[in-house]
Amino acid sequence: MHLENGLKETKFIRKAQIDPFQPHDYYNVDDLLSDDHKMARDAVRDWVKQEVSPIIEDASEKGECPIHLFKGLAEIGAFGPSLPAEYGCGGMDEIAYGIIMQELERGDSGVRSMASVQGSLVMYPIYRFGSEEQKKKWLPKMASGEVIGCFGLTEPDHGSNPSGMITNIKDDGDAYILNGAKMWITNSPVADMAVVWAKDEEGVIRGLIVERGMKGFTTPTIHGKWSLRASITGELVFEDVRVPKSNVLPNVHGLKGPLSCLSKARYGIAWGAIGAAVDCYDSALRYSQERIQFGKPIGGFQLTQKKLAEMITEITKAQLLAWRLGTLANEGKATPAQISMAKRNNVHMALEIAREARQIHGGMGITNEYPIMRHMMNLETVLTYEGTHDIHLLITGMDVTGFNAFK
Ligand code: TGC
Ligand code: FAD
Repeated sequence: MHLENGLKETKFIRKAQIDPFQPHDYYNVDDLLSDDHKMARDAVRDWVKQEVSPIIEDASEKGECPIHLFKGLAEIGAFGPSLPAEYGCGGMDEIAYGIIMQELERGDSGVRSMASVQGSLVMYPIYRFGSEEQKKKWLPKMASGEVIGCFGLTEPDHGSNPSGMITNIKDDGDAYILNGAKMWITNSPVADMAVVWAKDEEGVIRGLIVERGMKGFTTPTIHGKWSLRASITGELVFEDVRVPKSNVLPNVHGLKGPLSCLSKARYGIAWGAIGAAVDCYDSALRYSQERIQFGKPIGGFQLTQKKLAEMITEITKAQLLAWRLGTLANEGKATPAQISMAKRNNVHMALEIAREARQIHGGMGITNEYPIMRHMMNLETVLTYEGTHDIHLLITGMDVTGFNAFK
């Protein structure tokens, strides 16, 4: 075999042919998947390869959200994959949902976010806490991508501590009057509706469906992000918005409502982050086999091997964590604290791998010829949203010690 630069295959090069879309699966985790899981994975993988990979670097560089992807995401079943088929959703299990998020995030965390928000943060609360009428009205249209939603919990002064929210509703006959503002809301500027969490006059947190076009409701875009640049983020501003009482989610009161949605989305992120890590690892491994310095591929140096060996070890551990979490979720036994551990570990793992992969690519690692910097910048957001790295540590701390560091 001859390499591009004319070097003959040597003892340094054992395997130089790597299919860029064949992720490394060191412990054959694929063997644990059913045929349905593999079908879902392959469909999403093919779609990412055809629709996301060719455009994502450019979209990120320009800071433009490829909103045309919403339709394709719907077609591959990325919106509510584990919600029931009777509402037009996927009807698959939690592992299928995880694998779909993983394949999407191999493409881009922002594209995975488009699906996470729609499926886990908007459709899920409607399914779990909505009336039958609300489910029938919204879920099929959201599964098909006809309606795009967003999720408003975070406020300018209440991020990690949503219980302090000041957005509020006041009773006004057949409607509530909504006032307040939400900050950092994925998809808000392009969304047709929002699931918004607000306090009623007794201070109890309620969930409401706020529709674009309601008087006093605006969704300004947040500019200047260096992370998740292909995902659109905005605010939700409510000035005396009259929300019909029929738009209130009837079956939930209190913070556990939005936190349950977060559990669902954090679970998906625990899987998704593995995708970003694998994409960085694959690129670094390939580069280490092709890049020659001091007369041999850099993959032949022990320090590069240490990086790659540790990367694949951490990816493998994260895959097994996600797999076990998925089996618990399928049995209805995954606890919020277990989900926190997996979200925290796997996102941090992915970010560390992106940083190591960047080093292996040398100067080329900072360019848009490789996906590394884009993943790395994206993962800075993923480390923070859906509960920061430190908040998840404190959730684990509380779970194991019984002491609550938040109170
Ligand atoms: P605390 O008293 O602990 O809990 C209140 C009630 O909620 C229950 N609960 C949960 N239920 C389900 N899932 C969870 N993960 C839950 N965590 C707690 C809890 O049992 C209790 O129930 P009950 O029946 O006793 O009322 O609440 P706290 O105010 O002390 O807060 C605890 C803390 C800090 C862990 C929580 O506030 C938290 O997780 N903060 C982080 C906030 C966060 O993650 N925000 C994310 C915003 S959304 C987002 O980032 C979307 S990005 C989307 C994308 O683009 O992909
Ligand atoms: P803060 O809560 O102010 O935290 C700042 C720092 O203080 C962090 O390091 C944190 O860990 C630390 N800290 C806070 N409290 C403690 C404590 N008790 N002990 C130790 N350290 C602590 N929100 C939504 O509702 N919907 C969305 O769709 C959404 N999308 C987002 C998209 C993007 C691109 C981003 C960046 C954010 C998004 N968020 C969304 C908001 C996100 O969930 C919050 O940014 C996150 O929860 C952290 O809140 P904060 O930014 O206000 O940080």
